[in-house]
Parts: sequence; C-alpha cells; structure tokens
Amino acid sequence: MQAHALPILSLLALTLAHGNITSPPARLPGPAMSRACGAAAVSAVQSDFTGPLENIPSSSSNSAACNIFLCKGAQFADNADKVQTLTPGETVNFTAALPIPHEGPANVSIVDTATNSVIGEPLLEFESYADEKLAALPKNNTQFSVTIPEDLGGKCEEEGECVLQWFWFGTSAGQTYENCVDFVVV
Ligand SMILES: *[C@@H]1O[C@H](CO)[C@@H](O)[C@H](O)[C@H]1NC(C)=O
Ligand SMILES: *[C@@H]1O[C@H](CO)[C@@H](O)[C@H](O)[C@H]1NC(C)=O
Ligand SMILES: *[C@@H]1O[C@H](CO)[C@@H](O)[C@H](O)[C@H]1NC(C)=O
Ligand SMILES: *[C@@H]1O[C@H](CO)[C@@H](O)[C@H](O)[C@H]1NC(C)=O
Ligand SMILES: [Cu+2]
Repeated sequence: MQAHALPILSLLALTLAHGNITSPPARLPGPAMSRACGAAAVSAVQSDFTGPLENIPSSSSNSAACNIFLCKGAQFADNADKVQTLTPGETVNFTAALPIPHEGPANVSIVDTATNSVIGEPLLEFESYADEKLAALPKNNTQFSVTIPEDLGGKCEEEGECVLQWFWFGTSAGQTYENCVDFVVV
C-alpha cells in the first residue's frame, strides 16, 4: 500500500495542471516568499506551477507580508533578476500555457505592488477566456500582447514597484490564476 502512495500522488500532480505565464519571465516562489507566506505555500506552488491560488495554503492567512492574491504570493526579492526594461508605447508579447482551461474572465493590468492597486485601465481584457467547451482555444488565449501606456504618472520607474499581472478566474471551477512580470519603464 505505502509503496504505491507516492507514484499515485505524483501522477495526480502531473494531471492537475491549469495554467500559467511562460513568457516574459514571471515571478516564481523562493526564500523570501517562504519567509513571508510559509514553506507550505512555496511547496504548494512548486508542486504545480500552473495551479490556482486556492490551492495555496496561506491564501486564507492574514499575514501582512503575504498576500497570495498579489502575484500568487511571489516576492520581488526572489525575482530581482527578471525585471523587464520597457519603454512607454512598447508592445510586450506574452505566452501562456493553459493545460486545463476553465471558462471565465481574464485580464492583464499594471499593478502597483505597494498598494495592490491597478494603475490606469486594464491593458487587455477577455470577457470569456479559456473556454473548455470550444474545440480549440483562440490563439489569443495563449499568445497575446499588451502595450505599455505612454503616461504612467511617474510610476513604475523603480524595480519592484510595478508588475504586469495576468489574472484569470475560472468561473465554474472557482479557481483564480495570477502571474506577475516585474518591469520598469525608462
Ligand atoms: C509555468 O509552468 C512551467 C511548467 O510547470 C514551469 O516550468 C514554469 O516555471 C512556470 N512559470 C511560472 C511563472 O509559474
Ligand atoms: C510580438 O509579436 C508580434 C506578433 O506576433 C511580432 O510581430 C513581434 O515581432 C513580436 N515582438 C517581439 C519583441 O518578439
Ligand atoms: C480582472 O478580472 C477580474 C474578474 O472579472 C476582476 O475581478 C478584476 O477586477 C479585473 N481587473 C481589472 C483591473 O479590471
Ligand atoms: C480573442 O480571439 C477571439 C476569437 O478570434 C475574439 O473573439 C476575441 O475578441 C479576442 N479577444 C481579445 C481580448 O483580443
Ligand atoms: Cu484548474
């Protein structure tokens, strides 16, 4: 019995994939997230990088340092090597993987990480994203681009201040997905 438990769990982990951003490089968990959110939260993300926020144990925690609903709990300190340098008006191409789609709304926005607030309007919005009832997903679900606004009001000039956050909510699944790309404008 015992001997079989591990392979079965591994198989489940492989089949429970849902979706994530694969380019540009998005924030991943690391030691700073472990300190802020706990090692169990990091393990949960690492067990399936495409899993929803609801699978991360500290999503109900009130720890001030950890907000799973901002960048999936991933911290700038663990990702300082991934900052994209962008210019106003620049187009940024994204690729996403959606191994298990769940229909619902999605968007990409610039988020001020200090306040977890959206700067300006969403850069891209899907009323209906990742619709598993379609024979094939539209290409724009996994390959899309956003344009950096001309005027960010002086924000997003310091590393860690702003992220491009991909957000997707699978309505019937009740599952939320987020990934954040750190960037600065020059
Ligand atoms: C996305 O998922 C892939 C496959 O599990 C993983 O290699 C990659 O690190 C993940 N990226 C993010 C930002 O979650
Ligand atoms: C972004 O995608 C567009 C359309 O597919 C392509 O023409 C453009 O070269 C891409 N830009 C970069 C920087 O890869
Ligand atoms: C993105 O979509 C979600 C789900 O509809 C919504 O809660 C959120 O407010 C949207 N973000 C923005 C910036 O509109
Ligand atoms: C994505 O593509 C579909 C199918 O072509 C289209 O109906 C939809 O408006 C597009 N969505 C966005 C946000 O570009
Ligand atoms: Cu899912």
